[in-house]
Amino acid sequence: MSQAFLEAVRPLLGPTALKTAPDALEAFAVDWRKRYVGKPLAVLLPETTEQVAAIVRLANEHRVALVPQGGNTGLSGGATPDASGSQVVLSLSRLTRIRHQDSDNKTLTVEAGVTLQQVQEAADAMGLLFPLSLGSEGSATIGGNLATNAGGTGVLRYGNARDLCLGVEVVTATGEIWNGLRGLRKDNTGYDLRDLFVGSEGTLGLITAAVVKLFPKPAAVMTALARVGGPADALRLLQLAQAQCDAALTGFEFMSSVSTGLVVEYFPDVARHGAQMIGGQDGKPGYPTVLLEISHPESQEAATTMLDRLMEKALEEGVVQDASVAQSVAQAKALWHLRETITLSAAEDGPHIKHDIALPISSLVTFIAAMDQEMQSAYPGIRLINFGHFGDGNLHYNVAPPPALAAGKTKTERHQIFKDFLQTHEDTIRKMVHDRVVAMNGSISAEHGLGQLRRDEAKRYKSAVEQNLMKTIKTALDPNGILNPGKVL
Ligand code: FAD
Ligand code: 2HG
Ligand code: ZN
Repeated sequence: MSQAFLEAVRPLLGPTALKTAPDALEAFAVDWRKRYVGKPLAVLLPETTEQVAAIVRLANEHRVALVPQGGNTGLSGGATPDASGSQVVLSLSRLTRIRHQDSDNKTLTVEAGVTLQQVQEAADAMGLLFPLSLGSEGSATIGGNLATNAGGTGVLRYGNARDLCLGVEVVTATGEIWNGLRGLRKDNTGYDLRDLFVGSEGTLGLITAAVVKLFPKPAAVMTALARVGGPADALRLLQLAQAQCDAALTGFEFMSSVSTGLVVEYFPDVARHGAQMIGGQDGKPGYPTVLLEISHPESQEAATTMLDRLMEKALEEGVVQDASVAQSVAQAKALWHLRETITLSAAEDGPHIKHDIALPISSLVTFIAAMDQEMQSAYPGIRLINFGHFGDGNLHYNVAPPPALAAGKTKTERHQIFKDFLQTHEDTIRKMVHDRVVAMNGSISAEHGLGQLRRDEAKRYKSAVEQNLMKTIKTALDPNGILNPGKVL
């Protein structure tokens, strides 16, 4: 059946768009963290929506499972095929046209494979801003961003990918094309199909294009790195910043000393830029910090005054212990680069247990205190790589094995030791964290999605009613179970 499918799709695609050679499949078979290793039958790289639709129709006919993939930067294993050798990766990365620009409507219509950075650049060329921002933006695609409902660092002011999308074009799981490319900010004409596909992680339909929402560019953007005593101070700073800056507060990221310590260890040149605030160099203690951003619609002067006032007050009230304000765009970029390098540093360190939790902002401090205590007493020496989008109530409360386990070992040995540690303890640790999160009315995934990483855990926490509703939707839209089986549900 599978070979017959490949023979049927071959004439639809150009000569380089159907890959079956093992070395050509490698990059599509493994996720960014190298946690999941799949074995695809083939990789298909269509260039048009019509080609995508024809592939899906044939997949239904031959009952072949398709695994949608964009930039393959996902952190939940959603874009990785299983190891059966029967699933086909359908990459949307060659759908790269920018179809329409509408300055007055402040929208861009882009195809799924356009990278997030290219969307940002296209908006910039129109004199506008596309505010979705992720560390992976050079490779992640807008299709993948919408399929995962990505968050990132601008959610506080501009919302997540869902909030930035006005319309989508979708190839349904049975191979029809739905043109929902509406650039409307208001549209109450029945069920919101767009929002059904956004965040569905490739299990309900293939997003082939989207209309995204643009914003006026702020006149000035200012960034500061502030040293705080801990999460409680971070919360006070957030309240102060929101009270004084309101919508001008466009970023508020918390970084524990352990998380920036990883950057100090593995990318010292990157860490150099925030050295005075984050500490942790030359055997000195590290400090928790907050990276915050102000975007002012009026002028550089107004932005500077706003940030200076905020920092003065925060210092005066003892909310921050020290702060440094970036004096140039280059300095601001360097501070953001420090923040974005935590994930890369963690990957260097070895396999960690990643959490992507959301809590009511009012519960963050209590959660962290209780969780830290529980974790340290259960696993003395464990590292809590806690950082993230504090202003959204979204923490990456990641857990890393005690470094003492791998003292004096090579990188390869360390990675193996950490892998073994995860094999034994990961399920218990995940349960400890997620049980507490759910007990505090939080979510086990704020922005990365369920994919295959959190699929089974979601079953534990979601009510039967919610799970049945989700299954009913899946069966209605994908009766043959063609799209991304084994993910989400
Ligand atoms: P992929 O990884 O290829 O796919 C992700 C999921 O979407 C899969 O389930 C796949 O099947 C599905 N999919 C992909 N394209 C389509 C499509 N066109 N139609 C239907 N389904 C599709 N995420 C955040 O939310 N916030 C962050 O701050 C953030 N920072 C990151 C930093 C780093 C260094 C890295 C490596 C990742 C980060 N991520 C972050 C995770 C990741 O970049 C996002 O989830 C991103 O949206 C994935 O886009 P992608 O194109 O790489 O999708
Ligand atoms: C971020 O906020 C990303 O940098 C990745 O969402 C988080 O590494 C992580 O766990
Ligand atoms: Zn994040």
